[in-house]
Amino acid sequence: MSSGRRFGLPLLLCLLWLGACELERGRITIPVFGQLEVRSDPSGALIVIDGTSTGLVTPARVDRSAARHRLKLQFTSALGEVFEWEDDVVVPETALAVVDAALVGGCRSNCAPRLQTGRVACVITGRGDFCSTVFNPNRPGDSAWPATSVNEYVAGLRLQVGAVIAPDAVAFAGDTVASLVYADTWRGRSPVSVTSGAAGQVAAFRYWSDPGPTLIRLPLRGIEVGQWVIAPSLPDLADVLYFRFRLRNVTADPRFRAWRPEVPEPGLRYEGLYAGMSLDADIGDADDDVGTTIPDAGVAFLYDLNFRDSTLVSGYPNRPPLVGLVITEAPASAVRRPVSLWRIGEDWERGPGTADDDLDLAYRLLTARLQGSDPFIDCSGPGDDVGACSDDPADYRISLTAGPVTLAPGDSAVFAVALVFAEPVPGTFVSGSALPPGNPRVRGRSIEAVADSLVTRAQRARSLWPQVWTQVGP
Ligand SMILES: [Ca+2]
Ligand SMILES: [Ca+2]
Repeated sequence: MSSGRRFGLPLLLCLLWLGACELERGRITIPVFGQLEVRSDPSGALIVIDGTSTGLVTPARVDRSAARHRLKLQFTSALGEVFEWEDDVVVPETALAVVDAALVGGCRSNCAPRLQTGRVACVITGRGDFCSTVFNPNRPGDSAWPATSVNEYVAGLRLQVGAVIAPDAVAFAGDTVASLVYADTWRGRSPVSVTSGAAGQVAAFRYWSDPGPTLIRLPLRGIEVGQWVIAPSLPDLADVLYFRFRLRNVTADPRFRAWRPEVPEPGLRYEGLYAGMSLDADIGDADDDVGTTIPDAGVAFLYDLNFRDSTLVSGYPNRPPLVGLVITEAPASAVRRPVSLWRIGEDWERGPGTADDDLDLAYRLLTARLQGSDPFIDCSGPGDDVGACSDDPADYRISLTAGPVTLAPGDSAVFAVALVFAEPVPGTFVSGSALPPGNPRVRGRSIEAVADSLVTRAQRARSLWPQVWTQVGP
C-alpha cells in the first residue's frame, strides 16, 4: 500500500550492509602510528597524553596514533612547587614529532615556606614577592611582626630594577626596563630551597627574568636573578630580614639565545642600572600612613601618621611600628642611594599593554631622577631625589635603590637590602596626635627621635651584613 512498506526491507538490508561494511572496514584498517619525542626544561616531567599517564618522564619517545593528541607535562619540585605545560600536538605519519617545552608554574601559595628566626615572620614564594599579603591568601601569620602577633604590615615587597639598553643594540636601543621581573617559565630557574643552620634560615631561588604571563608585563629580559632571603639568628637582628639579589646578564648565554633569538649578537648591555626593593607597608589601615627618609642613615620608612590604628591588636594600636628599608650592599660603582616615596594613585604599574611613558616614569622613580611633571614631587630645593615628601596621610610605598651599574653580557652585580621593624621610641610621640614627617633635608625633625631605634637597628643590620652573609651564604 504505501511506498514505505514496499521499500522497507531493501532499506533495512542496505543499512545492515552499510553497517557491516563499516565494521569490515574498521577491522581491516591498520592504525598508523607515529613517534613523539618529548623533552622539557626541566627534564623529569611526567608525560600525560589524552588524560592518561604514560608512566614515562622526559626526555622520552612515545608511540601514538598519527593524530592530534593532548599532551600534558607535570613536574613537582622537592618543596612541592608544581610546574606544568599543556598543549595539542599532532603526531605525523612519517616524521618524528619533537616537543621541547619550558614548564610554567612554581610556588603560588600552597607550598610557600615561612621564615622565622627572630621576630619577623615572612612567607617566601617563587614569584619574587616577599612577606606579601596581597599576592598570597591572607592567612594569619604568613607575614607578621612580632611573629607571635597577627599584625601584618607588608602588603608588597619586591626587587625592582631599572636600566637602559645600550644604544648599539639597534632595535632595542634606549628601551627602559623595570619592575616585577619574575617570570613563571622554568628557563634558567631553580625552585625555592630553604636551609636552616646556627646562623639562621635562608631561602634561595633563581630565575631568568622575562615578561611573564601574570601580573604586570614589563620588558625586562635577559637578567638572571638569584635571590636569597635570610632570617638571621643574631639577637641584634631579631627585627631584621635580609634580601640579597645577584643580577647577571645572560643575554649571551646559548640557552637564552635559543629562547630569544631576536636579541641581537653579542647580547644586550644594560647601562644606568639601578636595583633595590620597593615596599608597600600598610600600618594597619593603609590610608592614614606617611613615609619619609633619614638621608644620613640611608633609611626609608613608613609609619602611621598619628600613631593610633585600631585595626592592630596585641598592644600595638597605640604604638604602631615603623617599617623601613636600608641598603646593606651595592656594587662599588653604585654611588647613589636614591629614595622614592609615592602614593597608591601614583603607581606606574598599569598592567598588560603598559605604555612607554609608564616605563619612563618607572625608570625615573627607581633612579630618583624625577621631573617637575611627575606626580609625586613635593620636596623643595635643588637636586630633588625624593618624591612625595608630603605630610598628607595616604597609602604610601617606598623604593630604595642603588646605582648606576653597567651590566655587559656575563657581568653580575649584587645588591642587598634589609627590612627593619621597630616600635616608635617611647616618649617621643603621643598616640592620637599627628606627627608629620616634614622635609627630609631639614635636620632635627621630630620624627627622627621617634625613629631612633629603627635607625639604630638599620645601621646594625648594615654593619653586620658581611658577617651574616659569610655565615649563611653558599
Ligand atoms: Ca602602604
Ligand atoms: Ca595606618
